[in-house]
Amino acid sequence: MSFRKNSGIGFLSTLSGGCRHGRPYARSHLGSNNRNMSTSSKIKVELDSSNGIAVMKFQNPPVNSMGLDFLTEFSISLEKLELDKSCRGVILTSAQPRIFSAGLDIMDMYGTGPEHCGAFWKAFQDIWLKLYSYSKLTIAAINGSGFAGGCLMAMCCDYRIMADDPRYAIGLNETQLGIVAPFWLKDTLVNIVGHRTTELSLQMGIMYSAPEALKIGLVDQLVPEDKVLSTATNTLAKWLTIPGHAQEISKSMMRKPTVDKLLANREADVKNFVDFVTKDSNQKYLEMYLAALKKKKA
Ligand code: CO8
Repeated sequence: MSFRKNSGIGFLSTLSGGCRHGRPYARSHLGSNNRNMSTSSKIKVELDSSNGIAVMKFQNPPVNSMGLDFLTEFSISLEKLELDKSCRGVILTSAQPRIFSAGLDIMDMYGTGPEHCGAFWKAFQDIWLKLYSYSKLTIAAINGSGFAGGCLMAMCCDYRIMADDPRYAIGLNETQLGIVAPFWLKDTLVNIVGHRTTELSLQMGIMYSAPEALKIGLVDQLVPEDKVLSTATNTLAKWLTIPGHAQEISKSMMRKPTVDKLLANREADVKNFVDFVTKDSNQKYLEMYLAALKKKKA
């Protein structure tokens, strides 16, 4: 895999230590305290019982694209951790070099028909609903580029720490594929970077380099790549000293209106997606984008 600044296909140009709830917590010890909770081969989950921090590593080579299988497994893993009282916070990161996630698997949207597209979209909605309103603290340890749906996973977290490599890029590039981000994805970005930046970002499908992403507030912190996971762990451990009920209620107060909007419109949103993506003209855009991906390799 090779990555350039603003990596990805530019469609337009190419084709034309403390305590929480008063309880002491121990610092992270990798090794004997780590419990392997993996439910699948696509996502590796390790829970450190000494601090209650779970690390979920995307391991879906080559680029951690998120197909229906991936989304389903992701959802099950999140649910298990949410029910597990020994888990107090979750870090999302990637096991693949230089990529956090290439976003939704385009092959799940191209030539698969309305039924599959509908199931795929419901699974995507489900992940967003779960992660955006997750009751436990979450941090994205972004150790590579994050495209569209991949960027969304990071945006759902409570904090984003990215590798300070300017070759890595992150953003919502949907329009570059000829598709349109749904309102709840737009709302998630507005809640982070504000209306004007979202407007530009979505219309142009901008992928921001790591320094640019920090500048607009899409990520919260840049650190050297080999420090991304340890910084995320230390930050989470510090946050676990904040009284949990107050933190949770505050999170819900901020995010519930956005979540409720999708809950009230789930079926219509599925129909909207299926109608849109299965249209011949939009299938053509996806075909051209896939062809451009192949062509850049030749
Ligand atoms: N889905 C499916 N396959 C993908 C994806 C993807 N998102 N990204 C890459 N691949 C495939 C490539 O086609 C290639 O396949 P093959 O080996 O069979 O030729 C393989 O993965 C490796 O990719 P590259 O050879 O391109 O690897 P590089 O290291 O050169 O580049 C990149 C990696 C930069 C990630 C590059 O592959 C790329 O730009 N990918 C596209 C990323 C992208 O645009 N993602 C957006 C996905 S759409 C989305 O998430 C939409 C959310 C909301 C939808 C709203 C709809 C209405």
